[in-house]
Amino acid sequence: MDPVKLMKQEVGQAAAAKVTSGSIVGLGTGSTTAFAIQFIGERLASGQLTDIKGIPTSFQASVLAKQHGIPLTTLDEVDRIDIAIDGADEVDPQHNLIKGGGAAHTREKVVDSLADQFIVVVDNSKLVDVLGSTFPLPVEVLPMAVAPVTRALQALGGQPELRLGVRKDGPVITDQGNMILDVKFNAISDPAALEKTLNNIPGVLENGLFVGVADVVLVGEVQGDSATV
Ligand code: ABF
Repeated sequence: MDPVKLMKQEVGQAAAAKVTSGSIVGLGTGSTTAFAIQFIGERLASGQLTDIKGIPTSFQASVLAKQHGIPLTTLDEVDRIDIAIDGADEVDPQHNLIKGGGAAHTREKVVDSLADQFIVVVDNSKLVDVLGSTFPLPVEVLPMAVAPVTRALQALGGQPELRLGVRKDGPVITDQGNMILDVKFNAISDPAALEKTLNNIPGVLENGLFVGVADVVLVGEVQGDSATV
């Protein structure tokens, strides 16, 4: 197996092992979390885990959860999330994150922030000294406000680009029906301040800065043809 895929599998399995019976589990988006969802399903099927319910952070996560036999619930039906497992695009030394490469950061931030324990699953390529070094910051925007928000982001020193779909025949549309601006900032020295500034721009729904939200970061490393966590 491809060593990167093996590493993601190891990290996903390590996160899934932290889920206990009777838990409400936030289910994130992305290829690493997909392994965690798979392993949670396997633990359920084997009887190792019982009586858990998942809260998906995206349509993709809900499809995967159903595929692996994880019963789903909603925030209207429960008053807590015991553990959330989700990926990230960048992780800084303070465990602040850039998320949103999967265009799901708005719902992810709701679920991940509510969780008693938010576990981030990444491979070591996601570790950075300063956020913004390698990955543009995703910002979810109301379609009717893309132009003024673009100008506001430029005024902040960002270089925003509208995220286009795989076929490049139109913009990516989020589960909420909005669009994504990917904003290149050279280096985000104060992520807490920038997160607040961005969310105060009229027309911005949510940005991909997750500051002080992560409780545990599980990092997979490839060592030869094996992987460790
Ligand atoms: C999602 O996971 C996104 O926020 C983030 O972009 C993505 C990372 O996915 P992968 O594990 O495939 O790198 O939560």
